[in-house]
Parts: sequence; C-alpha cells; structure tokens
Amino acid sequence: MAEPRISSIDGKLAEEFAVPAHVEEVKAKMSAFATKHAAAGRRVVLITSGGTKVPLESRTVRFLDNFSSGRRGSCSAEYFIDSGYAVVFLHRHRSLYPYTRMFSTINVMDALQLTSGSSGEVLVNPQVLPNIAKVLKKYQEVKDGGLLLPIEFSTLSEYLHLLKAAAQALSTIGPKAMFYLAAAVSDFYIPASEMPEHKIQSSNGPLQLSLNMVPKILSPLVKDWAPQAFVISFKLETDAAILLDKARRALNNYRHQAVVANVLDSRRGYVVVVTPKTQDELILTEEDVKNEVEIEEMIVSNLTSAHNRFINQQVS
Ligand code: PAZ
Repeated sequence: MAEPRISSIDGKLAEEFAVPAHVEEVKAKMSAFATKHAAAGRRVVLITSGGTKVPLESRTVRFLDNFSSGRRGSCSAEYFIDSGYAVVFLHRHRSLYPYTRMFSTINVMDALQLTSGSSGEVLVNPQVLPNIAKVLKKYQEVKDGGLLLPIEFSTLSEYLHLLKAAAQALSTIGPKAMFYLAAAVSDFYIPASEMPEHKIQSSNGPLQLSLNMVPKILSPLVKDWAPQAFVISFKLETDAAILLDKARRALNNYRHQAVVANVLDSRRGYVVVVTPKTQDELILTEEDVKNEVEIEEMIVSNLTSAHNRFINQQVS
C-alpha cells in the first residue's frame, strides 16, 4: 500500500487551525477499525456529515454555521452498513445520527408511560415511536458487530484535522477505503492569529468581518493522504444552472472518482452522480416517496457498484 505523504497544506493546517487534543487517539482508533474490518474482508467508508462551526472569537460566543442537518450522511451510513461496509461516521455534534435520526423530532417523554404498579416500569408507546422494535434490533446488531465508529466534530478546525487523521488511518487499506464527503464545510474562516480572544463588543459599532479562504482539503486527501482510496465529494448549489459545471470542474481539479451534485431545495429527491465519463441522474418518483424510499439508498447503490469496479480495475 502507498504510504500517506507530507502535503504542502500540513503547515498551514497546524498553524492556523487549532489541533484537537485527542486527534492522535482518534487516529489510532480509526486505524485499528479499518485494519480489523479489512482483515475480515469488509470495505470501510468514511462518511462526513453535518455542518462546520466557524468561531468569531477564541473564547467563542458567536460563530458562523450552515443549514446541514446531517440527514444525508446519517441515512447513507445505514445503507452502507446494509451493503456490507463498516462505517467511520465523522459527524457534527448533535446532528442526525444513524437509526436515531428516525425519531429525532419526537419528545421522548411523550413516547414513554409509567406502569400503574409500584415497580416503576416504563412502557414504550409504539404509536409515538413507530417501528421502534425493528430499528432498535438493527441498531443493536450494528453495535454488537462493531460496524459503526462515530467520531464527532463541531468546529471547522476539528473537522479538518480529524478528516486528515481519518484519511491517513484509512490509507492503510488502499482501494478498499471509500471517502463519502457529504458534510457542508465552510469555505471561509478567521485564522487563529487574527481572532479576538474575548467576546466582540457591540459598543464598538457595526461589525466588519474579513474571512480567509479555507484550504481545499480534497487536494491533499486525494494526492497525499489516501492516494489509493475511492473518493466521492458532494457539491451543493442553489442555482441549478451552474451545478454540473462546478461538479465537472471539481473532478478536473482534484482528480477523484465522483461528485454527487445537488441543489438545496431539491436535494431530498434529485441528485446527479458525476464521474469523469458518466452522469447518472437519480430521481425519487412519487411512488418511491409513497413507499418511503430514500434517495440515499439509490446514491449508495450507485456508488458501491462504482467502488466494486474501481477495486476490480486495481487488481486486474
Ligand atoms: O445534511 P443535509 O442532509 O441537510 O444536506 C446534505 C448536503 C446538501 C449538505 C450534502 O448533500 C452536500 O451537498 N454536501 C456538500 C455541500 C458543499 O460543500 O457543497
């Protein structure tokens, strides 16, 4: 297997983005997870999910955030597990999580009832938590099988350092690793050296912000950190007219395997999987919606087939 290499953005990452204290510990966990599953004949997918938080002060009171709920990532994690993958789930703290996502809008107190006796037993109301037994069974199987490794981030800095650690950890399994980068990552940040320490005072008048561009992490991931892996990025736009052009440009610039292109308002029912040679439109029909089919099932099916072909090409 090709060893991860030093990248030209390593210095910038270390200087301008606070390194999380637990990064080496998490890297060791991811590495052990990848090695164990690859030895058992499983592929491993690293899914990023949810939005990054960009602090405006180092003792953070205020921050920039974005719309991402983590539904794409959490839902996809379940379909990857159903397809035989082990999943490293790098997700925003408190964003949607595999299996529990189905009950995220429910107040747990409304779903439980105390029995009348003195034993203090609690009953679940299946009307409030539909399918709970089925989902709980699946969740416990996944947990017992050690198929899901959850890792949390909140800030952009945590995300960048943990993604780099994940890429290096999973690089040891070569083409059996997939990166499914569905998180909504800020393009802008304030470098640590320019960030005020204390809460910005409104008594100083209107706030003018000057933000730097976040380094393009996809470039070192593909070139240096995990050069043999199968890498999928996501591209979100609000203007459908520029979406496919942006997706193609990303493929050209970073030379990875595919871009999943989507538009904010239609992202639950329509995406295009763009590769250097193909363009697959995935569309949920009204029938699919009635039958509660989720578009992530189609995305995962499309990409796992492409991953198969990618692995077969490496060995032939
Ligand atoms: O998290 P979610 O389900 O609400 O949204 C998913 C998404 C739109 C964030 C994802 O499909 C995506 O396009 N991520 C990349 C965004 C970007 O940086 O362009």
